[in-house]
Amino acid sequence: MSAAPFSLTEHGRDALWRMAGIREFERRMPLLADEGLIRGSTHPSVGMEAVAVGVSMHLRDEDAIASNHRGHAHTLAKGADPGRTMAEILGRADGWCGGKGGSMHIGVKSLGVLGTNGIVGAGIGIATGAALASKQLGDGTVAVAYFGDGASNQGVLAEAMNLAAIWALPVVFVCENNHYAQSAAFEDMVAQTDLTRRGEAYGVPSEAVDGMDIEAVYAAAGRAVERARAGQGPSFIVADTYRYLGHMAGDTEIYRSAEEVAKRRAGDPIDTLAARLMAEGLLSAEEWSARQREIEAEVQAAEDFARRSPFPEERTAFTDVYAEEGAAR
Ligand SMILES: Cc1ncc(C[n+]2csc(CCOP(=O)(O)OP(=O)(O)O)c2C)c(N)n1
Repeated sequence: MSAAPFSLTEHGRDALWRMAGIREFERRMPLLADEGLIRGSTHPSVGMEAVAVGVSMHLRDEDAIASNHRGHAHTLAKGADPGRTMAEILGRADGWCGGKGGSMHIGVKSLGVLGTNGIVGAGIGIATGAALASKQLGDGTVAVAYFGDGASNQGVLAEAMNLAAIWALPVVFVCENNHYAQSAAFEDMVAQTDLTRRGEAYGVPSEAVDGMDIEAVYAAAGRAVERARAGQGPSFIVADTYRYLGHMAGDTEIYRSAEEVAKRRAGDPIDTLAARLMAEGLLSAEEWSARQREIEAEVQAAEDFARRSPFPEERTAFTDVYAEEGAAR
């Protein structure tokens, strides 16, 4: 499979704006949590933007994604409006689920977002089920499962990969290896650190990529999505990435050093792409800082919208909670 490579001219600026938008959105999460505006925990993916964006650039609205607890970036990259997404995180009526889902249960049916998910590994089975539905319906859609290195040790991955392989399901398994499962270092949790070997053991074409490099993620995701659309079954992408902030708001981060974080920040996906565009004369420093200010204003508008949105009314407590008898699926 040789899907079209990332073109700086064609895709560079769009990818940069998208990553910067997610960064700005996620940067605000700990601040909103500190203000007491977020009930329960929230897990920002600052630093990991290239994975969600590089994958989503190949997806259509009708394609499905199943995400995890760190799922705002996946949701936004799939095209979800930031205001409604922020409203959901703040538990407000204008959120995608009327404010009843929150950070870890954001579902956007019209965009195939089958939910962020607080159960580590659960999205893997959900995406594989969506891929089975796609195959049975013959609708040509693709499903993506996003999960972390910690989730890769859940049994569901083995089951899902095997079924996806024998049934040639159009699913792309995307492991965001950010090197920690909460406080547990990846290297302490597995003896075989090359996760692609797991995919290969199930007959799933598997590729390791630098998840801080949008060009590499885009290329690998292009091959995987093309394979799925062509009826050639699942793929596994292992993206090496890093979260700059704590596991969740309030994390004291005693399990890693400030030097380690600084070292990984030096390979920042946004700075790297901006520098590449500037080196090619496709972006000026002035334009980039103006665009960053615009993005900040756009995300501020999303935050203002969410803050203004009311809490759901008590009488709607059971609305959308149970399927209505006879309702169309
Ligand atoms: C089944 C299950 N076990 C444990 C937890 C508690 N938990 C929440 S996030 C997390 C770490 C997940 O790590 P990883 O999959 O690598 O994702 P990351 O947080 O690094 O993005 C754990 C253990 C959970 N939510 N669900």
